[in-house]
Amino acid sequence: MAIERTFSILKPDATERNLTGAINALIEKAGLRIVAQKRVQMTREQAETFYAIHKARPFFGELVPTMTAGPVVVQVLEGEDAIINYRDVLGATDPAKAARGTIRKEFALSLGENSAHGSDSPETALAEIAQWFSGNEIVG
Ligand code: IDP
Ligand code: MG
Repeated sequence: MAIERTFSILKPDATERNLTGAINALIEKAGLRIVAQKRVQMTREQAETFYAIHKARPFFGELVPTMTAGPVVVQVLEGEDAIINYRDVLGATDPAKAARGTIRKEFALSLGENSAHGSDSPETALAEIAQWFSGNEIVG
């Protein structure tokens, strides 16, 4: 077991429905510590940079407007095996396939509006954290 950090976004569909606290409760219940958090309005450019890996995918055209539709909460989560742990707490990308008790099963509206994001590897976690936080904003 290693103490890791991962990057999380509570997406616009979640902030719109005032679910920040409810989702944070699931995060903390899973043993993850929120060591940085801020509410921001993503610009189109920031969303395109964040999801650049999906640029060629058919859903990219709806992904960017979905992420800029309203405020998001960006977070750094810390804990043992935080990256895989948070992916488990999120549940499957498609909420229809997500397990009971996961964020996406409990809260997501659809594949596009699936309430939260979590990094998928140590490399992406580092890059995603660096896009949104400077070192002195993260207090573990
Ligand atoms: P992940 O968020 O579980 O890592 P990714 O495959 O990285 O899933 O896709 C990024 C985001 O793009 C998803 O969370 C979802 O909101 C959206 N997305 C993925 N596939 C589709 C699709 O087929 N239609 C619409 N949106 C999609
Ligand atoms: Mg992903």
